[in-house]
Amino acid sequence: MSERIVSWHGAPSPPRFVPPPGAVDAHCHVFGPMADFPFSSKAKYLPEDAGPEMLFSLRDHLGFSKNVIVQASCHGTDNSATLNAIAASGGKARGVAVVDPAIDDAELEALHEGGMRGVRFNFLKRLVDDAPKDRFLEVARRIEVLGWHVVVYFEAELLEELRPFIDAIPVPVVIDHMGRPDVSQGPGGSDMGAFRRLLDSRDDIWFKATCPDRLDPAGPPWNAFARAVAPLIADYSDRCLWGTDWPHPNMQDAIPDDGEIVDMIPRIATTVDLQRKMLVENPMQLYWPEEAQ
Ligand code: 0GY
Repeated sequence: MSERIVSWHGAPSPPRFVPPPGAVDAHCHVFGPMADFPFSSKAKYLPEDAGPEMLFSLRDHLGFSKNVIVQASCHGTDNSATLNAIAASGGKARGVAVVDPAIDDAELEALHEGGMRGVRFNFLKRLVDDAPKDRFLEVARRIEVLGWHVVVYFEAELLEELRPFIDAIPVPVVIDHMGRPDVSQGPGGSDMGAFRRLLDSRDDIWFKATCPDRLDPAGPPWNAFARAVAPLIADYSDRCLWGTDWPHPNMQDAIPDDGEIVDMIPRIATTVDLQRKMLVENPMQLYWPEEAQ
């Protein structure tokens, strides 16, 4: 792996949708800069630098107030690049870490000090070499005292196999990209049905209504995504989050325009009340609970 890739739009359009004051982009990443924060030797992709200044200028361009920066797999379990971005944000970013399960309590405390509020467990085989469920559960038990949650990333085919693991997590759970349902099945399809059963199994499972570009192969304006996801947000309005997914890891062959991604918001959160919950109230509860209303 030698060629560095660009997976983000060079000049995203200004969105038509205006986010409410205090809106949080609750799923984005930073890459590097590599000179300061080298990528992991186990990284499955090697991106160009997409550092904090770029992220914060996109945040302002799109009309958002805050970011939740999720440690990207290309940085492995060294969270320095994400911590650097959080520190540079002046209080406008918090994060989700990826940790070695052998991490000790002092290191977890240091991550908390640095603005982390959760850990991510990634089950995508194309992104990580192993995902040890038993060791992940040990981590989940140890972060309870910090008031953190767990973010889980998996594809729809894996959901049933993962149910006992998710059931055993003792802290709130956030599911990335709704567990990647096949949105072409529609809102009543088997993937959405299985995902709703998961949400119904506990009242502390949240989800990110993210990534029309990843989930709807028909491309913009991603009508199948809008049709499948809007009912989920209406029915679980207290548990949905939203994010750009910038810099869109691995999307170099179909780079989305972030302005168009933002314009998906009013199509899936169809009232001002739903938009305020998804963009402000819900993410504030998980990431800035001390400021949440
Ligand atoms: C995402 C999705 C992907 C990548 C990562 O950490 C990552 O590298 O999350 C993906 O390739 O599906 O949420 O950014």
